[in-house]
Amino acid sequence: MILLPLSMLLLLTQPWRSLGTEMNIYSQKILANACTLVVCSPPEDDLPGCDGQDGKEGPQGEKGDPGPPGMPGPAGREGPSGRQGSMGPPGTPGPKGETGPKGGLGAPGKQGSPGPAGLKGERGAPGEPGAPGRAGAAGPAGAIGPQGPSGARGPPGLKGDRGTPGERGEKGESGLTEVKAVRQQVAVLEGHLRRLQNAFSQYKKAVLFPSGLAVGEKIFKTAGVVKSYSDAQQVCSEAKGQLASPRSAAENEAVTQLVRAQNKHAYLSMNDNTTEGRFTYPTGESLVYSNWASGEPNNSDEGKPENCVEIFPEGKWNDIPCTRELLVICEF
Ligand code: MFB
Ligand code: CA
Repeated sequence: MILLPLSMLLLLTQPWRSLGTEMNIYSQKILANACTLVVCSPPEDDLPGCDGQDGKEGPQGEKGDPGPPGMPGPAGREGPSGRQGSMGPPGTPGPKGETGPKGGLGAPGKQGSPGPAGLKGERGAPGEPGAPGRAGAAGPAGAIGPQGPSGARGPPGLKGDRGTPGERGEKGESGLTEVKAVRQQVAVLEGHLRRLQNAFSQYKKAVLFPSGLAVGEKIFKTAGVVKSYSDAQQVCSEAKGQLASPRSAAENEAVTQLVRAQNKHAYLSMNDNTTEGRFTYPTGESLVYSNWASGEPNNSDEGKPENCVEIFPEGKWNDIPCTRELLVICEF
């Protein structure tokens, strides 16, 4: 409390009074730390005083009460999107939509129950003749055929040595019955064989007509195409045959008939590729029959070698180059 009067005295004796400025003491606040805030009124008729020294900065004051809320600041940057919210409640059903386009064809329905039996149909057309039935059981033995002409009697054989006497056999049944039965069976089988041969001959004629002919066991048939020698051989071998190889006048005549019918020269199978001038069958066997035209084979066609054989429409043969394309006639 001493401080207060002292400070008052200090103030009153200050040079300010000489400054002519009236200084009133408006407020005085004595701070516990002995610093004094003094506000003076202007002195009356005195000179103005000089500024005092600034006091040392006082300690920070106690935190004041929170002020009134400030003005809202500027909008902040958009923050990161929040995590997806939980599913909301189902919306209210919307208005009924427009009628949609006509739907596609539905799946076929399940099979209906069988309908009532239909009316009896018209009598059908007669069917195709059935396949030939299997051979019937052997028919009754035919009558014994007429005795065939007896063959010429052969010369009597030399007399054999006398055999050793055998044991006495049991008394046999009469062998005549067995011989008769065997003869009857042979007659039946001969009848079957004749019928089969006739049938096969008819069949061959049908199959071979018009491009085939049979001579003895051999069948000649033309493929109706023209090829080089090697290609013609391939056509026949693929058909399990070979090029025509007439081994007799009769066979040559049959081949000639096919050549005339097709009006084309044809290849024969023979050639002299191995040894010039020695014509052989494809097996290498020498010819057993030939029908060369006059002056042939001459191995000459304007300087080209002639190692293969053609047959003319009159049946004569000529050697020609194997590259020429001629009618293919195969034999089986
Ligand atoms: C020849 C014959 C030859 C040719 C040639 C055109 O006969 O040998 O193979 O066919 O004619 C003259
Ligand atoms: Ca020739």
